[in-house]
Amino acid sequence: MLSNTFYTIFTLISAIIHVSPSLAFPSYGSLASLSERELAEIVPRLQSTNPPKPPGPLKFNGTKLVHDSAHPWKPLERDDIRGPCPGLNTLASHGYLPRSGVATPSQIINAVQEAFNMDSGTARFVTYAAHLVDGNLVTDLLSIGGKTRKTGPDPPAPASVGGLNTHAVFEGDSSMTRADFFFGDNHSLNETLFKQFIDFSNRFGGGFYNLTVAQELRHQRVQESIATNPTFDFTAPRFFTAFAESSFPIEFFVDGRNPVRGLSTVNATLFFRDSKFPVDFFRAAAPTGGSLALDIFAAYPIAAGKNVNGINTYTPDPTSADFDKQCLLYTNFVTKTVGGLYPKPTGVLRRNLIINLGFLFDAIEDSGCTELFPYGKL
Ligand code: HEM
Ligand SMILES: *[C@@H]1O[C@H](CO)[C@@H](O)[C@H](O)[C@H]1NC(C)=O
Ligand SMILES: *[C@@H]1O[C@H](CO)[C@@H](O)[C@H](O)[C@H]1NC(C)=O
Ligand SMILES: *[C@@H]1O[C@H](CO)[C@@H](O)[C@H](O)[C@H]1NC(C)=O
Ligand SMILES: *[C@@H]1O[C@H](CO)[C@@H](O)[C@H](O)[C@H]1NC(C)=O
Ligand SMILES: CC(=O)N[C@H]1CO[C@H](CO)[C@@H](O)[C@@H]1O
Repeated sequence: MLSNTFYTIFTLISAIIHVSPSLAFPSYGSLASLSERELAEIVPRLQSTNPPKPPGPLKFNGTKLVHDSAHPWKPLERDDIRGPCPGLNTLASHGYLPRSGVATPSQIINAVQEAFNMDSGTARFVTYAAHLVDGNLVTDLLSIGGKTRKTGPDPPAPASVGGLNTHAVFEGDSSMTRADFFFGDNHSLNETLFKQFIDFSNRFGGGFYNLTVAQELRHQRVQESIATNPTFDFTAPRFFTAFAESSFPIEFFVDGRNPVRGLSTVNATLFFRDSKFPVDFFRAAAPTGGSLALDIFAAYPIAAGKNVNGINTYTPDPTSADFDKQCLLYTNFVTKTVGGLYPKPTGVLRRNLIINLGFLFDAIEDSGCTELFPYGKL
């Protein structure tokens, strides 16, 4: 009897161990950097999807009430995922994205257009860039973050399930309100940094985060990273996303009926800390996306680069893309970033890489850059 029970438990345990790669591997986990052996084991167990074409631009693209009765804020449930982006966190907490925090690229593009009026090109470029490095290209699912803080200790999982928290590909150093990777938690709101955000809004914007505040705070965060983070890396793509994200609170978190582009500290706290729209929030008055980034850069121009030998050793990296070499952002991203994560994809993974890279290029087809086909064509 005893030995029978023992045998049953033993069989159960070995069964669990045997299937553990698929049990432990979430449908939204990134397949980047897995070995050929791991891929051969995991990919056949995933539900493979043929990625659909992204949604087009909004039909009505003016301002409108988006904090409506169909999209109430709800607190997190046990397994809900939130991450480093206050925009996507807010969309999930209001049900513009699945409240779980796991979404398809098409759902993300729809949500950022519908609720924030992000323009179609920016929405598609940012989403497919994120999906290519952080999403699951077989299932067509992407997590908007790490695991929620609410569930206690993280369950064991492969190193690659980080979603948008995966460091140095999309998530990066010198965020306004998240600490650098070097300091540990790189995605939760950091209260010290958020205090600085509020303090700068008071000192330079009369209580509002406006363009002047964005310029001063971006400069301050870069200087802090140079002086305190020995591994500070400010090369592309982070070089671009840092300036773009500094513009987002002005472009997207200010009510579309308000001609003065400044975000009050009370409303900033709702978005950044609570993932919540203010009462009666209207989206931006016209499609937009990062158009203020160059104005933020121009106040304190800095070359893309990194600390090469400890703190205060910031050195320009001429191989990085910057505002003068924008096609290099696309080229380096495709060849170095994606190419490094997926050196030899086969089967459905290769097919979906080709499809998603095509969607990424479509988002910048008017830019004059040359499309690359590192994995061939279908
Ligand atoms: C379109 C898809 C989007 C993706 C994939 C995305 C992803 C991200 C990621 C990964 C970060 C963290 C970068 C870092 O600081 O290390 C971030 C930051 C940020 N995102 Fe998004 N985002 C998207 C759209 C939006 C939208 C629509 C908004 C505004 C409504 C927004 C607002 C922000 C802001 C303000 C930050 C900076 C946070 C900080 O520096 O503390 N994002 N986003
Ligand atoms: C917004 O919609 C109008 C009317 O359909 C259109 O003419 C305009 O090009 C759209 N703007 C953008 C930036 O898509
Ligand atoms: C918040 O950020 C500061 C400055 O980057 C860092 O020193 C501190 O350790 C961070 N706090 C937490 C709780 O992560
Ligand atoms: C930001 O607000 C401050 C305080 O009102 C003001 O002096 C500054 O000109 C504003 N910046 C911009 C770009 O409007
Ligand atoms: C906060 O947001 C709401 C809704 O968009 C807006 O009506 C209100 O004016 C904002 N508050 C301030 C102080 O700007
Ligand atoms: C790998 C990575 O970039 N992300 C880190 C962000 O912070 C979490 C929580 O501290 C770490 O577990 C991740 O490794």
